[in-house]
Amino acid sequence: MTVPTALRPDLAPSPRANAASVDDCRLIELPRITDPRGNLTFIEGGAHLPFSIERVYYLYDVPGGAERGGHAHRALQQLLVAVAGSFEVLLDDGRRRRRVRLDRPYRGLLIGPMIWRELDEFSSGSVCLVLASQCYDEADYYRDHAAFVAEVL
Ligand code: T46
Repeated sequence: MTVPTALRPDLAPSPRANAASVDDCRLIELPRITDPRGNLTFIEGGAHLPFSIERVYYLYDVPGGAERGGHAHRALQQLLVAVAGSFEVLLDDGRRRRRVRLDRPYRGLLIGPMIWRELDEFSSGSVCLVLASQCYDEADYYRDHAAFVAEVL
């Protein structure tokens, strides 16, 4: 049986989350082991991220002009990395918006709860790797921007 979102305390926005700001979304420099054979970057939950990694997914074969995202999360934290190519992320906390370009495989964008995000300007062959703090849960999403803004303002 599916429990309604309103009855799930784990999905209730925290008082802190209500005050989420686009300025809290930060770029993280990841370790780089350079080598004539090719470079290597690694990510460890807890060490490089403020959460343990529960899920990994990636966006690839994104056609030119396509847009992904267009939602916010109630509780999910994520790190986005352009492991190949580049793309841009629009961040929106309901009051202010900010755009971040990701174009290095050793730099990640940390996005916390209650931040609306839209991804666009994908370069040909780009891959967006995402490390997430929780498994997929559709009830964690705001997919309607007006509903998201009503929640945060
Ligand atoms: C985000 C951006 C960067 C799953 O079944 N499991 C998963 O882990 C995910 C992420 C998605 N799905 C299903 C749900 C939909 O039926 O895959 C379909 C496409 O998902 P969505 O439209 O949410 O994909 P994006 O690229 O717009 O957004 C995703 C994440 O959902 C989101 O959290 O920040 O990538």
